[in-house]
Amino acid sequence: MKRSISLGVALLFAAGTAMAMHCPADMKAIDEALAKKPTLSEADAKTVKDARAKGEMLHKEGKHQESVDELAKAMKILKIGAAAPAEKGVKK
Ligand SMILES: [Cu+2]
Repeated sequence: MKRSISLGVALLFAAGTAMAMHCPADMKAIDEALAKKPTLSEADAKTVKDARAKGEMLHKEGKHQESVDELAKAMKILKIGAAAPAEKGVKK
C-alpha cells in the first residue's frame, strides 16, 4: 500500500507535473459550473457526477491523463474548459 503511494508520488513528480496541475483545475471548473446549478438531463447530471468522481480518483492514483480524459466528459456536458472552445452557435 505504502509502496504504491510513493510510486504514485514519484510518477507525479517525474512525468505528470503539468497534468497533475491540470486535474485539480478541471475539477475546480466543474465544481464551479455545478455550483451554478445548470439545467441538465438526469443522464447528463449522472455522467457529470460520475466523471467528476472518477477523475478525482484517477488523479489521486497518479493517472493524470486518464483523469483529464474523464473530467473532459463532464466539462463537455457543462460546456466549460479552455481546452474545448465554445462551439459555433452553441454559446449561451
Ligand atoms: Cu492529476
